[in-house]
Amino acid sequence: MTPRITLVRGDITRESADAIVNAANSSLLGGGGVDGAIHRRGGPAILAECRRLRASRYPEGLPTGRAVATTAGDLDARWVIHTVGPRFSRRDDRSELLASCYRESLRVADELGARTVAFPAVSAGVYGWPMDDVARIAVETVRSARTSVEEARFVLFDEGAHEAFTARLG
Ligand code: AR6
Repeated sequence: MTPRITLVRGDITRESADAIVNAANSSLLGGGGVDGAIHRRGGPAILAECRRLRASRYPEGLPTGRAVATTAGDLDARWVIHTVGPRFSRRDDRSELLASCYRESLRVADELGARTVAFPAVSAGVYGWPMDDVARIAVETVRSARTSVEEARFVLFDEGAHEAFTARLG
């Protein structure tokens, strides 16, 4: 099955969904942007679980393009799925790694039994990707996914991001 794609403009930490995807970094120990917002609003339980995952499964950090789930703490969700987007590079094409973030997040969501998943525009902030490229890769990847997730909701922080995703959905 392919998920129904929905778009919302807003703050992903205010969303209600089975799983909320975090645009993390490989340390899994927090940062700015969505990552900072999720840890702030979600509370310390998320970071505590991230620390345990680092120690047990990812001593060298979560590789770029991969995803892993934790509890969602005080967020209105059951899980946070942390994924590590690639940094934008003009020299090499890292689209496959960005697609992998969306694919792997859906795979983890399937393992958890999540039916609704909220995604931010992974890599479109600190990691520097042009929003149009992120929108294209995100929409194409979710559209071609085979998953039991019923709704993939893109939660876009600003009007430009919302427009870029709207244009892609056509
Ligand atoms: N809800 C929805 N979208 C948001 C929110 C929010 N609360 N806050 C920001 N955005 P970024 P990246 C948008 O920088 O590019 C962190 O420090 C933002 O406008 O959060 O993958 C991590 O720890 C942008 O469109 O993630 C990593 O070190 C998009 O979310 C690094 O940044 C992604 O921006 C990851 O960078």
